[in-house]
Amino acid sequence: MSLDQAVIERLAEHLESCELQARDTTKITDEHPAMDWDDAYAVQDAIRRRKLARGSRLVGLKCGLTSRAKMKQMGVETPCWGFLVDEYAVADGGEIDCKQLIHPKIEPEIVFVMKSPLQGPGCHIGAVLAATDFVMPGMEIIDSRYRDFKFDLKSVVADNCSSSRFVVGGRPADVRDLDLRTLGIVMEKNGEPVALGAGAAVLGHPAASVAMLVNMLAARGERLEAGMIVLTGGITEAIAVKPGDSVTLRAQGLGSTSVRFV
Ligand code: OOG
Ligand code: MG
Repeated sequence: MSLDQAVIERLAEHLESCELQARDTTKITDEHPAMDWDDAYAVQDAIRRRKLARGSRLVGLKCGLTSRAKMKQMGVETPCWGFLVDEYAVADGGEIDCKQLIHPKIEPEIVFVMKSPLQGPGCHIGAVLAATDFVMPGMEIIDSRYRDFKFDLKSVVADNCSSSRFVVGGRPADVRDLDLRTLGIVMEKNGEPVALGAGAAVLGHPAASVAMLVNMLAARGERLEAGMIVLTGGITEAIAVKPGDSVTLRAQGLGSTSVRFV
């Protein structure tokens, strides 16, 4: 850690205010170039504490930058993770008010719902599949608080990895009935396919993303709890959206889920 607790709390307040007021900011490493990984996750933790103290409920975790497409789009090479609270959840087929967001983008993801807790280190795909209740298709709406989505990895970790909204839907399926690597997805914006992919885009297998998350949590003495949802990371690059857009994700054998931007 290179930053003291007062600075961590101030950065958390700053980034969360940008989120709540839908305004952007420059990346925080400009002002704090010595910031390290522990500092970055400490800012994210402080944002999480602020939300929980106001009554938000932690519903899951999300992995980010787990596909080549996302790494290339954002110019970073290392995956990261963030938290999901209840107010980020949008009903399947529901509306998202763009006035509450800065510059939203949407990305297709495979979502796990856990039936038992998972503890690292040494978590692997087999352990993840054994602990999974079901998987579903989902879309994450990311909204970096940084101007023009220009950030480095430490800044984005502090900003809860751009988390802002998510929608899950379609048909829940047992992982035993699926090959998650070859599971195909098509995301359509206003009826046009805008993103195509398959599960293997995410670290070779979406369950590898959950295993990586569990091993990263273990390094902090934490585990993944039963009942949590995990967004495993954008399969394709994220697509910009604006009021009037309607986006549907179709996942092979798992139905579809959609959301509208107003
Ligand atoms: C960071 C969040 C990445 C994903 O699925 O890769 C993410 C960003 O691209 O702003 O959620
Ligand atoms: Mg994502």
